[in-house]
Amino acid sequence: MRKHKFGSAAAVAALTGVAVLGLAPTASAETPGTCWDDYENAVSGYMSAYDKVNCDGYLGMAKGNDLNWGDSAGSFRGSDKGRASSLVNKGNYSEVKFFLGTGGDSNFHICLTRAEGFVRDLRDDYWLGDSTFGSVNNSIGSHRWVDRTACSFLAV
Ligand SMILES: [Ca+2]
Ligand SMILES: [Ca+2]
Repeated sequence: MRKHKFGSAAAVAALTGVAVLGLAPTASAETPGTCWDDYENAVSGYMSAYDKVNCDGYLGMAKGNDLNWGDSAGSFRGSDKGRASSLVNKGNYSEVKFFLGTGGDSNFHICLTRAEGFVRDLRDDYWLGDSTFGSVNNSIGSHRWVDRTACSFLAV
């Protein structure tokens, strides 16, 4: 398992610089050293998903859509389906729309915007933003890159 560096002066300076420019992800700024390093190190233009909270347990990264995280094609395969517990969006143009189950067309979705950057813990994110429909944690089965207008509900 990767070890995260906590509280380095360089990291704090970097965060401050980014924040001044208004480009900092707004999520979880109170817990530096969790997903921050993963976000900073992520390849521009890609989203990535992780099995554990705090962007541990890397599952994969994608520049395009993957409408089935459980098949044997694309960026996410096999046991990746239903496992993601944290996410990064380092895309250049679009938001990432995640769906309950495969197919990339379920009404049950949640989006991670580029402005948000990452979500470190999906356990308190719910499909359609309503706990009635269950936690997004360990239930994502597909994703698409979309415009902000395609997103009714955002990861927090
Ligand atoms: Ca998981
Ligand atoms: Ca796939």
